[in-house]
Amino acid sequence: ELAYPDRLNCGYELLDRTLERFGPDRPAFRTPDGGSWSYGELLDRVDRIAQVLRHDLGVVPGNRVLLRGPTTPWLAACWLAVMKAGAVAVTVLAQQRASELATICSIARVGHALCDIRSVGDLTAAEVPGLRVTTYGGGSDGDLTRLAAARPGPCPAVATAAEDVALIAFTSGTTGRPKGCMHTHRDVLAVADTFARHVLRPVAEDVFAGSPPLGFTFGLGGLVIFPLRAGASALLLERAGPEQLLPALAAHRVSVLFTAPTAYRVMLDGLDGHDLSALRRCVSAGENLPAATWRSWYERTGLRIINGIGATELLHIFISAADEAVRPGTTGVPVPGWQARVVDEDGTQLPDGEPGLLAVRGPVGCRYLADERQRTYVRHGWNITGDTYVREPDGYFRYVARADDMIISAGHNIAGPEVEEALLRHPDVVEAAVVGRPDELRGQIVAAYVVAREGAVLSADDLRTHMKAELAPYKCPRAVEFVPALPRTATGKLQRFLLRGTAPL
Ligand code: 3SK
Repeated sequence: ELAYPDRLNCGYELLDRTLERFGPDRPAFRTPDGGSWSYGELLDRVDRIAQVLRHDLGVVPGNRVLLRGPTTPWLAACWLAVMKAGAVAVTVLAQQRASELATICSIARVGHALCDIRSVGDLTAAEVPGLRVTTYGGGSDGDLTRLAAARPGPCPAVATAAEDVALIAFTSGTTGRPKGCMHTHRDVLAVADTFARHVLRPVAEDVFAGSPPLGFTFGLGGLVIFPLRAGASALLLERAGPEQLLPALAAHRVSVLFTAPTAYRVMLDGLDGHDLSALRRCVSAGENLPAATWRSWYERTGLRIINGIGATELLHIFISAADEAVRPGTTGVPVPGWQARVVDEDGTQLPDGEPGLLAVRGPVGCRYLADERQRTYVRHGWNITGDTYVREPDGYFRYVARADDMIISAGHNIAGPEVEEALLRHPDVVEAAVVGRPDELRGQIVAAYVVAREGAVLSADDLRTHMKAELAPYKCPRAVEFVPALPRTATGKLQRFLLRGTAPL
């Protein structure tokens, strides 16, 4: 049971309180060029930004402040300053374009934005009525960095209530219209005090790094909330593709890695020559982690990937497992503090072994901002994530598919991800996506989109032979198309609906 006082400011708890425990000199954020901000320096900058928000920009508690930019210590400091000022951070991705930003600002009634000068173009183009944009990193007089230089701290944190909204995180899922998920100061600490505390178990000496951006709660947790709660540090990478990650892990002796299954797969090809001896924790989320990827990573590095399922609606990871408790091919068990079960459409719990809807509840719940889809997500007091899962008799939860990714072909129920995993077991397949394509005879057929390893000579026939040895014939793709890349959202999730919409092969 998590107990927090009624008055709680997560910015204060993550920064001032951690500094009290560990002192000001330890590094909080590092940059790939060897730069570092100590906890003392971070607090000084955060307090200056909080003063600017209050005194120069007129931000009052409860105001919504959009944050936008590449993953840098300045962006993280802005987030912490918004927390300490009692305002509400509206986090977006650097890749989001003008029309998406305009929609988000309108839904969240955003009045202010703190934006990296390099990302300001789309925000200006969004033409949000009344929006006051303050840039950082540009050096001009109105620039946040200059304003902050003239506002020395300290700046006491606003005494927010634990249940005050701290963050509105937007998700478009894999299909469309953005939904704003509201999270409180208490929620922010609760994810650190459940998943991070019980599964990740970080120590102050840890160096975190990873690919998810801070505009995605996977990254905000993994690169800001969790390291700060533990007194550890985070290497913040503006470019964090697998090609940048591997050398950065070695050069900065990263010990805790957050990234997605695809990145683990791609990194497997480039491991040679990189010293990963400092790495002790590898977290994978954002998509299902195929057992084959888990095994290959373990064989090559000796490290057991911590698989997890999280959601923007629930802020971070709620089912997972680490160390000896990992069972490859499953996501894990409910994180301490969380409950999970598998239910049918009416909310009735299904027997173990039977696929159904994943239902979870715990210290964080879904609260959409002014969105009628709240009624679909929260049913009978449980959050229905939209994933199809099976609970095994030993209590482990196994991913089957997104609920809308089941393919029904000639009366058979086929889970796209199972077919994708089988395709990925072919050594020349780097990525695979499987969708149902309308078919007069069978209702749907299984269609596969495959990214082949660079330089590989791979034909559809080769793949058919491979698949026949892997799966029951009715699950084998009837159509195979080779593509250079798969369509993904800005947070790296596969957009299967775009593949469903393509012309017949
Ligand atoms: O959306 C996700 O997949 C996710 C995973 C882990 C943590 C947070 C999120 C939003």
